[in-house]
Amino acid sequence: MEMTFRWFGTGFDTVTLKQIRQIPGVTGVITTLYDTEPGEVWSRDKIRALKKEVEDAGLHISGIESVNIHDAIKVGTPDRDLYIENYIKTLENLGEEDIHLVCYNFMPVFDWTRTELARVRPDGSTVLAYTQKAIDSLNPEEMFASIKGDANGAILPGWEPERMAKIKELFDMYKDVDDEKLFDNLKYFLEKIMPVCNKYDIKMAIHPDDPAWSVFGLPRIIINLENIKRMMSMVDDVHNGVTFCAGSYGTNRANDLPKMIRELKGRIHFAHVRNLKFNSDDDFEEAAHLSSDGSFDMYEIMKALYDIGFDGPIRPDHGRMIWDEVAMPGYGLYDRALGATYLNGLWEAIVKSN
Ligand SMILES: [Mn+2]
Repeated sequence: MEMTFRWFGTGFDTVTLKQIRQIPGVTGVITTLYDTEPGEVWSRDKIRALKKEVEDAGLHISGIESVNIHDAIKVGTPDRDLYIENYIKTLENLGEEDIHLVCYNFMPVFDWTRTELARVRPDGSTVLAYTQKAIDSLNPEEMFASIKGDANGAILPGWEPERMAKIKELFDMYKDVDDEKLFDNLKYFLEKIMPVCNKYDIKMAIHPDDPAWSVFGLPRIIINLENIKRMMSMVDDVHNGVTFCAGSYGTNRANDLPKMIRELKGRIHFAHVRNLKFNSDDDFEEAAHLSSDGSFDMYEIMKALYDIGFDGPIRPDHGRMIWDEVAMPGYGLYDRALGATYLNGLWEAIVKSN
């Protein structure tokens, strides 16, 4: 495996490449062109400039998170072919620049959903949290207003203001899309992009829905082992794989994370490893990466990745806000750096004891 760190790019991220370079054992970044819209073609010039900036800092691009999917593709409207063509051009340009991993998601309307961005934990740190009670009592507009108010001025991925301005329209677009239709539209998209993925050896790594169940009545399909297997078998190509995000699959306590990892051997192209602390089945908060701070056994998760011979990038995921840092919620430097170091320590111990 390679230890990596998510970086949103100069001008968007409070964390610098220089800081990332100084986290022991981190050699790559997972990045994106944060100022492109879903559906837009990523130009080779922009990709090359991003690559140069990262390489000049002594790091390299280990993968892209994310190249977002236009709603026309997820909804399956007649103009989807145009947006798929654009997506293919972006993949070609990434492939030409020697980038071989793309994370994406197929979640309608929202990316990840949390009900609080700064819940205070007993140690005084603040974390993202989710409680079903809050979702049940809010409508999506209120939800967006509360997210925006707590974001430390940052634009959160998937919660861009332009997008949220059209939230009613978006809900309307998805009104006839159920799980089956969403699976069909995902299959259509994957079939169209697999030739370019094969040509350039680009591994597509779908990110799970977070939380791993329906919110506000929207369909959610990438939520459990059964559905991932269905997704992989409907377009059976090694380039059609997954981002194993422990914190997202782990929101549903019925998901046995180490078992899922073992069953997905060969098709996990990217891993997000983080911990959650459950207060009840539908109330959880994000915790430090350390097993004892949350509800997951992080050793067992890393051990399962080791056992399947995982050799892709891993990144620590959302961190707590600690030591008075002001950053995008979940994406500060300090706690994620601690997470990377801890995960590297677990990995070293696993390697040496095998
Ligand atoms: Mn994730």
